[in-house]
Amino acid sequence: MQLYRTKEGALLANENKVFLLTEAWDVIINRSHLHQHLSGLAEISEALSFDLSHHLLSNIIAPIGNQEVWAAGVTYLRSRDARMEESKESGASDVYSKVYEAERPELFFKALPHRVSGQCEVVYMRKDSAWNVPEPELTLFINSAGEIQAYTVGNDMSSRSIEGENPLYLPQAKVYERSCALGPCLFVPEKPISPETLISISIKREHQEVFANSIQLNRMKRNLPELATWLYMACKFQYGSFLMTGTGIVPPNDFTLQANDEVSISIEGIGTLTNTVQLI
Ligand code: DO4
Ligand code: MG
Repeated sequence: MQLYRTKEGALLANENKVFLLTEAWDVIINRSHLHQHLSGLAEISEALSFDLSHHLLSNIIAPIGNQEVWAAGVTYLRSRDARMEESKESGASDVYSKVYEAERPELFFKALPHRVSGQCEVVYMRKDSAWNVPEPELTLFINSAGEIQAYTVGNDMSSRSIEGENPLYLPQAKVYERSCALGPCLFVPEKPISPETLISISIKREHQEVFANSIQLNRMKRNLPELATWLYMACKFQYGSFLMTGTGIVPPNDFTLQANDEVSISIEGIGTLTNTVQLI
């Protein structure tokens, strides 16, 4: 089932029926057994009678309330290799091969809710960066008890020129206004997401596709509960948290985003998150 956050409240889509939920977003999502809870609500609630896709067009917002967004890095071989290459001149290539092999994953703070874009909103690239890419990432919603309850699509917008210059610049390469997009909904399955799940990206410039690729989740070196455990090892999250799980797709080195590019990221079971790129 899918949970959409809209201007009017949370909408639950289950087996072609739509339900409006009355509780606050943070209360709805921060539960154990979220799938079971939502199934129970769908059984006792009256379904709405409107076309969900039409309604969402003008009402959907990012599926985040008061949660922090964190991100894991260098969880796929492709990310390790791209980072080793971009940081060759700085002499920091080793940092990335070491973290790929290490027991402790790379985890970094990505965004507060006000810096997160939702479906069809703008994402920014920095004007002091010459080389910018989107990163398509399965994103976990983890409740305050540290249990993975839902999934969404994430775009970890990244400045490769800033990150490549010096690894200590990582926060500037990653954290700025609307450098993070989440959506279109929270996917709340009965069982954990399948390792065969496909993550795809398409980038369009003036309606022409300029880059596309896809990867299966099972190419990730780490597993999802392991990432959640590391994040919660020494941090408490009153409302739960979002954790982006790293990218397995990095465009070739001669590719950089341009203003007005349209980035669409799809994950099976969840949907497609589309955002337009602007300069900040
Ligand atoms: O180490 C830099 C960031 C890595 C990252 O964001 C990723 O692998 O997705
Ligand atoms: Mg990333």
